[in-house]
Amino acid sequence: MVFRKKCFFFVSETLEKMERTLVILKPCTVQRGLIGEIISRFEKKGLVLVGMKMTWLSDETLSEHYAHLKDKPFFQRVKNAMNTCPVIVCCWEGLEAVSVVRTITGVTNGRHALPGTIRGDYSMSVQENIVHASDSTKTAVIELKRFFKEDELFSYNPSLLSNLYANDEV
Ligand code: FUP
Repeated sequence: MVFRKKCFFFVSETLEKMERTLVILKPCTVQRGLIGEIISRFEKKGLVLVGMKMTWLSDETLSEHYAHLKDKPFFQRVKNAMNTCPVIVCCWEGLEAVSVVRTITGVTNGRHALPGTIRGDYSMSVQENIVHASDSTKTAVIELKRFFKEDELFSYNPSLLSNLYANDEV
């Protein structure tokens, strides 16, 4: 009984230190049959998947999501490209997950992204650049609320936690 209680506290304290971030696998990724490969990159890094669904994004949602680009000439083009087919939205969890995911993703323009990054390995384009990833912890909170209901995100203790982190990290 005491052991179970200790485990419970360990789990909740650990989860409190974890960050969550949003990744969208864009229509180009779905159409090119790269869903499994891209999900696998995040899994292999040690990030934990805590939410995932397929959804067809509306122009309204995309206007909100890309509001920071509303004065750019490519605003409508980017929104149109994002609703040509369904996308996969994912929530990844880990220590410093937001910056880790951005690093794995690479810079916006796939032609300039470094080899080894997702965009560097799979994209030749600024727009058709495989994934969207939240750019800050503040944005991640807003974006996760935009794409997931509370009960679509799960909290669980990954069984390999001690193989992913030192015990003074988590
Ligand atoms: P990122 O955070 O790397 O996804 O990039 P932004 O939020 O700046 O841009 C969002 C999307 O707009 C990019 F994924 C692709 C598109 N875009 C263009 O098409 N042209 C540009 O010059 C910049 C961005």
